[in-house]
Amino acid sequence: MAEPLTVVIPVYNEGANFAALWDALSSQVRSPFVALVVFDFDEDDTVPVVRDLIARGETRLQLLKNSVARGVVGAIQTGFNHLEKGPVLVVMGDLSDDLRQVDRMLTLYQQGFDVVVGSRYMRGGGIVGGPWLKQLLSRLAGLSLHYLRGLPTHDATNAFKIYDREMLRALTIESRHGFELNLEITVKAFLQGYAIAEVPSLWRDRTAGKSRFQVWAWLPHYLRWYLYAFRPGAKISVQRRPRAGDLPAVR
Ligand SMILES: Nc1nc2c(ncn2[C@@H]2O[C@H](COP(=O)(O)OP(=O)(O)O)[C@@H](O)[C@H]2O)c(=O)[nH]1
Ligand SMILES: [Mg+2]
Repeated sequence: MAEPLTVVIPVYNEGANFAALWDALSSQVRSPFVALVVFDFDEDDTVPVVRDLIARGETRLQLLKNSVARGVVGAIQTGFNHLEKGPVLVVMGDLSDDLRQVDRMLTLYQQGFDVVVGSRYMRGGGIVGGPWLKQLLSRLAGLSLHYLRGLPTHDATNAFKIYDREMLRALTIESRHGFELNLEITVKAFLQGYAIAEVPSLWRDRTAGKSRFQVWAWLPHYLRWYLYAFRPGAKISVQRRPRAGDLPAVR
């Protein structure tokens, strides 16, 4: 039987968003899944909201305390460490990801893709709101990696992706700071020949709570993985054969 989907949701005071996020996940994702909500500190205001849902009988929800290192990278890795194999989807806790795409993303995973990207910069995808500089930089990075370097996605930096757990274990993740983790994994997966696909996805900026994204502080770390993709001598091994079925048309 296919491994069920594990959804990893890093949270930092998403108490005002979590109930609506859970409604959206429950109503928009048809495939079976379990969700791991990863928080950093006991006073986080998301924790009581999740406990309440669990107390009301939500068996698909689990709360995990970040056991790697405080911050979003450690939280995501805590989630990764919780499963042995199968597909793992990273979803933001602030309702910014397009959950209507999850079933479609999972179908591509089951067809053998190791990374399935929710893509803001391909036809049909988009961004609503958010800081213009962050958007400009991520768009430039995504499009140049696609058109100049040949990555099979237009959006290497988006966090909203399905990964194969065994691939993650094989890659050795080095990011320690912030969301540059998404770029690192995608670039390494590409250079090592894992199969990558994308589906269009609409990203919306949060309407409640506060972003903790640090453009200037994280930029050098993003740059590291961006340049890693272009470094001289970097070879792309042949894309792996999908695990099952044929290569579907992704657009
Ligand atoms: N556990 C944990 N989650 C975080 C941390 N910083 C951000 N997050 C979560 O990561 C997701 C995206 O964060 P956000 O700050 O909105 O970044 P943005 O969407 O790129 O502006 C949200 O679910 C946040 O709650 C952190 O330090 N620890
Ligand atoms: Mg956000």
